[in-house]
Amino acid sequence: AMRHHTGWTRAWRDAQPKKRYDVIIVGAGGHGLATAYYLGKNFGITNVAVLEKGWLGGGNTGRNTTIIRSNYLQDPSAAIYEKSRSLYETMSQDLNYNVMFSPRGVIMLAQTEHEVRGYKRTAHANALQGVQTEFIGPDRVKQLVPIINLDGPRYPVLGGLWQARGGTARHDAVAWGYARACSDMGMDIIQKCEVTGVRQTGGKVTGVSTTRGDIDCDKLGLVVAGHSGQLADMAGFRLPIESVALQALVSEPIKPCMDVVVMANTVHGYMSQSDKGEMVIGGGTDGYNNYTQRGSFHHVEETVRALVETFPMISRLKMLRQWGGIVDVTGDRSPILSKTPVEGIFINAGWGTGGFKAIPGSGWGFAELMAKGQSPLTQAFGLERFAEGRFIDESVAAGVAH
Ligand code: FAD
Ligand code: PYC
Repeated sequence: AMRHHTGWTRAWRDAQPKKRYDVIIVGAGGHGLATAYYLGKNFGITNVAVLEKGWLGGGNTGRNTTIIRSNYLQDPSAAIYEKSRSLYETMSQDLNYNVMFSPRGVIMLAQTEHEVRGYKRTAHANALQGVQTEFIGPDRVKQLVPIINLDGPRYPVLGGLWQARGGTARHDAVAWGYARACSDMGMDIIQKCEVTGVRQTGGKVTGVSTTRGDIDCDKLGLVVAGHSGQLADMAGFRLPIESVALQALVSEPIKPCMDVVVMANTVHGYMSQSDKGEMVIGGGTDGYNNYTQRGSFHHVEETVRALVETFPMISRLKMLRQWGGIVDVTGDRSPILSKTPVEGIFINAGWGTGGFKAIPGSGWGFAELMAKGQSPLTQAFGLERFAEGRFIDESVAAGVAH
């Protein structure tokens, strides 16, 4: 009975804003919290506030389908995504919080000759980068996913890019685990505190205005995913980012039927089975910019159609819930981890549809960038790459959702 559920200690303090902090992070999603955590853990910077307009983890971090993989093409991407994946391996121990990392394996299906070539190329690049992936044939795909229909009415399954140590983790727990660790280090996590303005003098940041008053800081990290354009506007610069809705849905729970994650990028759907038995499903982003957290109806239809043709048995399932998040998409499908035109302001954005997997690696690199002014992990992801035409094209790896 619920009467036993008393006397729980708060995982993190409900802090009141102080007048000043060394560092303010805007956004208590996974990336903001991981940044704060590594500022404290790796650099001893703990006079830090994380400001959140809603509730902690209520943005994309609590809305995503939790796929973790590092099968990207370009060297800087492989470095940060593989660092991230490897940090997931020990995250539960590091935070002493069970984030339920489940390296069950991820397959990206190849359903056209073009995809076969693309994924073979990625597997070769990954071999050179020290990322363990392999291209597998249709028989192995069927062995790993007995419920799959290899023949597909539109596109046959010709093989797939397999990452055996990819998988999933419990999204809320990632946010909660970091939040508890940050609070334990003395940092203030302040919910229901919306940043409404960025204050600066002589081209240098001095603080923020919020719905709970002005707060001063030496350094400011903007880590707000789909709201990055709004925060950049407050700070007086523009970003090459579009905000669009990406949605997901879950079915009623059923007995275990698929113990790997499958992404079918040509037909535009992906699926995994949660520990509760629900099939966790998603597809592509909306085709127009918007700030809704629902997503358009025709995408549900397109996604379900894609998955029914890939896994015919799911045609009998009822769908229970549907929701959306606002994702921040860049032209080259790579993130921005960068200094900005305003001294003391740093931006971590542009993870688009694929940043859950990147939370610990991004936090590690961005904390280093904020603390030291540079980081080998973030160096290639500066804002200047768009002016210089030095793109980090990850459109194949972004896959289904972009
Ligand atoms: P968020 O978690 O969105 O946090 C940003 C926070 O900033 C929010 O809590 C917001 O309230 C706050 N904020 C905004 N404006 C202000 C303000 N003015 N003042 C204060 N706070 C503010 N990635 C994967 O790797 N694998 C997946 O399978 C995957 N699936 C996805 C499925 C869906 C449906 C969606 C929507 C996304 C998916 N993603 C996936 C992408 C992933 O969720 C995001 O890239 C990642 O969660 C971004 O984390 P974040 O911390 O940057 O942003
Ligand atoms: O980045 O792996 C991913 C992903 C899958 C669905 C949405 N994002």
